[in-house]
Amino acid sequence: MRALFLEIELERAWAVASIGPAFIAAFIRKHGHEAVFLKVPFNSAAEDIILQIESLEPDIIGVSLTMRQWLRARELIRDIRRRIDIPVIAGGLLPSFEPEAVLASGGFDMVCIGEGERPMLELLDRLEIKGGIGSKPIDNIMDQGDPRPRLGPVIADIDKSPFMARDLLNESHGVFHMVMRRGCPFSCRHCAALSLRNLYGPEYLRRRSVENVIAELIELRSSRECNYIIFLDDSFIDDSAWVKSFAEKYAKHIGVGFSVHARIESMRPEILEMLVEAGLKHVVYGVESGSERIRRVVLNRSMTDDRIVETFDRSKRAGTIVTADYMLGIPGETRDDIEMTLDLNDRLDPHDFGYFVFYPYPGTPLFHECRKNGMMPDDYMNRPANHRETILNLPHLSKDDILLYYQRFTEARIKTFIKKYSGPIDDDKTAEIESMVVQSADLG
Ligand code: B12
Repeated sequence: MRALFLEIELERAWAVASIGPAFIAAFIRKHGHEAVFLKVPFNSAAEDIILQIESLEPDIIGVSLTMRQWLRARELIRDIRRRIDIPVIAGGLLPSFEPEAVLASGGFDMVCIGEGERPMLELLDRLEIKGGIGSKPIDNIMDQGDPRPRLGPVIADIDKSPFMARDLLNESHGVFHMVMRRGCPFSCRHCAALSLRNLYGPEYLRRRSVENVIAELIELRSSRECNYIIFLDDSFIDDSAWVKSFAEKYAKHIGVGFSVHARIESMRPEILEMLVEAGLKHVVYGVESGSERIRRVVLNRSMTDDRIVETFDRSKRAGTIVTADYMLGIPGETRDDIEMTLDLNDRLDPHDFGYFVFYPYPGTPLFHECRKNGMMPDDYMNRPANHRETILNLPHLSKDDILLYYQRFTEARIKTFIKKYSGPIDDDKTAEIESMVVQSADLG
């Protein structure tokens, strides 16, 4: 059977496509099926996409969906289904936590809840052998009108899974992306990683062995030009024995520069030193808010301001580029809290920063809280999740407040960029910087 995975791009295309399908494609290929990939660029006409799909002759179409991709995907799949009669299955975070709404939207025949490798294989096997799905349910897969399905076990030993199918990742310039674990051990109340752990229980949390990760990288380096590695995991540096072994082997066998996402609390001095030694060039810290109250009470993040400042200083002194990520429009936040975030950013003086208007993702504790206390509109599945304007009715912040503060972050970022130029800056240069900052506001 041939599965076609569609990558729904938005006005901002990230350096890598959805990761889930790349794992699923490798898995089903190993078991004898075919996987093909089609990128759906922003603004592409449905008509063109339909022609391309027809020429690829798939037996099934798979789409990975986050909240942000949802509205565009919904329209496109409806258009496709008006013309082509091929089953469509959606998977990923949104279908896992809003399966009924995805199925009710028209166009999607099935959704996959949670991990997709085994359910997708079972589905393709049945389509091939029996010519249809049959009446016996498939674990994790929910059909139109079905109740939520039973979840099969997760893949216990992820070292046994094949490496990601990189032809589905849309990578370029010798920059490669890696995922080294499934799940995240921390419990931030806004993060979908917590929802996945809650869906399955603690067994969802798995880590690849250092040997397995290095083997994938060695294979990559031996077959292509490899200039830089981006480790995508939410955070992988919490286990110092693992990091020590990884850093030693990475330096010995791979050696190219790399970047990581890290938690402030986990970046202890000795960990930073080991990573820098191995080639760390860039670290992204999720600071989220400059208000300790918001971080602790609303987001369940316990780091102190001092700890954040110290970690930023140390990382910069170690020679890495440091990026901070912030959110604004968090439930319970006041204008003073957002001012504190802007002040903290001044103190941290990162090389760059990302700023996102808070969106409560289905499945997260904060989503349930926003629904319960009436902050979330009932028609949220029909509204965009663009991280530039708020979807919430917040008690202390109006929608205009959020727009103004978003603008303040944009101005602060323009200043950061201007500072990078050593010579005098004329009006033309300033205008160029402004447009660059506005266009790249979503750092992803
Ligand atoms: C790597 C990553 C990225 C990468 C790749 C994104 C991707 N969708 O794969 C990049 C850098 C592009 C990225 C960008 C962004 N990201 Co991001 N990212 C992650 C991160 C840290 C890890 C994902 C990962 O490694 N997955 C590993 C694979 C194996 O798991 P998986 O993706 O869940 O896939 C499995 C199943 O879901 C299922 N499945 C997935 N797709 C499909 C499709 C089919 C057909 C089937 C059958 C099954 C299936 O099977 C897969 C294999 O088991 C997650 C946090 C997390 N822990 O999930 C956030 C996360 C996915 N990102 C998030 C966000 C918000 C963003 C950005 C909006 C950030 C920004 N403001 O710019 C953008 C938006 C991207 C987009 N396209 O919409 C949110 C999404 C929340 C939501 N519910 O919508 C998450 C959950 C983090 C969070 N804050 O909670 N991100």
